Amino acid sequence: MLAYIGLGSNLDHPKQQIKTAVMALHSAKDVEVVNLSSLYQSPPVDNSDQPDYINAIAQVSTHLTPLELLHVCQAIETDQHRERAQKWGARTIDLDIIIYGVQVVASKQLVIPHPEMMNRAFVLIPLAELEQDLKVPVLGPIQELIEKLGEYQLTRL
Ligand code: A4P
Ligand code: MG
Repeated sequence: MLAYIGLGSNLDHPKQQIKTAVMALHSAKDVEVVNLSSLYQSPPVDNSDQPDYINAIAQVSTHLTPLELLHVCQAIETDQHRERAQKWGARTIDLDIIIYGVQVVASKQLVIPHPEMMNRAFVLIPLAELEQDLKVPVLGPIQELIEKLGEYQLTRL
């Protein structure tokens, strides 16, 4: 199965945090990182008083179920000393499952496609960089989602 993982960091050397997490994903059992977008910089979505974020998207090939993949992501967050202080607060690393094949998941622990993806340039733009004709389950073609975004601030590094 092909899945897309969103990575984000705005604390403690964000670029290095992303690289470390990508290597950890690649070394996880039954997960192979097959492609990685450029790194992108943007202000926090709620414009709160915290540093800019660095984001990227990894395309992975996996035999894990969505829930198993979530647990891998959470273990990597824990390894990189992620502290959950407040929702949408600053963090060393955040790994979100954005898309998992054509599967739609809506459980208490996991919602796929990621429920905020269509509002976030730092998710849509790197996704389109990896797969410009991607059709997102339920939501539709990636280019149409980008057209609907409105104005955004995002720098490709
Ligand atoms: N969960 C449900 N669906 C998923 C999914 N598809 N992938 C659950 C991953 N996790 C999923 O996540 C809380 C719970 O969401 C998990 O226990 C899991 O069961 P969390 O990472 O512990 O908490 P959080 O970070 O406060 O929430 P979340 O939803 O990850 O935050 P976001 O939406 O990622 O927002 N601005 C910029 N520019 N760039 C960013 O990357 N990120 C955030 C965090 C805010 N502003 C940002 C950025
Ligand atoms: Mg998260």
